[in-house]
Amino acid sequence: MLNKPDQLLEEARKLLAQAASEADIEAVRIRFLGKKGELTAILRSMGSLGHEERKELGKRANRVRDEVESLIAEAKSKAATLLRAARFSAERLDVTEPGTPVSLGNLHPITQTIDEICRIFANMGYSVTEGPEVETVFNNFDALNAAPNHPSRDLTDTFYITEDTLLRTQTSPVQVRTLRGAKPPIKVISPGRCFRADSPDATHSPMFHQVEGLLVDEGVTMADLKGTLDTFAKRMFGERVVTKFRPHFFPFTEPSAEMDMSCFVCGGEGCRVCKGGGWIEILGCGMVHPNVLRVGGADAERYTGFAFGMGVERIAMLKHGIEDIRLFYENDTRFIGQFG
Ligand code: 2NM
Repeated sequence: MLNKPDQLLEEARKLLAQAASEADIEAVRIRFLGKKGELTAILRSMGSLGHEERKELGKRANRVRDEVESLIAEAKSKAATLLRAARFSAERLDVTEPGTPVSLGNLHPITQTIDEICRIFANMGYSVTEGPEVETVFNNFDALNAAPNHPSRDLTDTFYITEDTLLRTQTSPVQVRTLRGAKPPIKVISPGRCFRADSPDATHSPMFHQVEGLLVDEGVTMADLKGTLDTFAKRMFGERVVTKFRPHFFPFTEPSAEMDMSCFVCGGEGCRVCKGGGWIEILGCGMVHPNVLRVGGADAERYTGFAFGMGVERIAMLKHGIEDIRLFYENDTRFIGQFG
């Protein structure tokens, strides 16, 4: 009986040496030191013993209990260390490893071209203004001096919403709004979406983009128009290009012109891009018609101005050698991704 505690100590030592986890160790603790544990049972059963025997057994049992407790604490700390080491190796993170690449998108080529055009004019002091795509017939046609029988007013050319509202066919109505809302000097450009009832083909789309510009002040002449637009062409397509102006007709400008520039690819020799002619048409322009100034609330005796408009798709197609306008609207990332 007196040797029993030391037998238990040896057994506990053996079991703890084999214990692989905290749970195993806890099982050893319960088995020996728990309320119904073997060592506890010895301490409880001592009442029936004689005085000397009880004293000796109590001494031994208490010593063994202290030893088992310290063995358990030791085993627990060893198990925790092993567990931590296992986790360190299993959860190892190599922060020097290259990351998983994230594929980035890019702005649509039309957005990029609008930004580029707007930046060039912003650098010349123009403000960028936007307006609604659903416009009044008044702002889109009447205020722009379009005759009541002008062909662009036709139901087959314009998307009407009601008798007096429509999808704007150009961004000029934004400039009408600007004229009516501010006093000269006015210096704005207006980028945006426009709509015409065209059947889609390689060069037409019922939805397209324009950037138009308007400058109104005292003493503005055709020379200002030419200098401004020539500067634009050089900044957009390269310093080597030269420009020329061909007479044209627009109801909202008088005189009106179309601007051509020497081919930025061949320099005017003739190539595929300029279709052999050496010149490329890039925009329409003119001196703002006095009727437009008047409707816009400006004193047409005191002020003159010039205006211009260009198709964004056409400019982007020229710059990037794109042969079909419909590619812009398919949202095929194999196409759009080439402009990243
Ligand atoms: C063009 C060509 C020529 C133009 C005119 C105006 C306004 F509102 F001031 F009268 N805005 N834009 C204009 C002039 C547009 O596009 C080919």
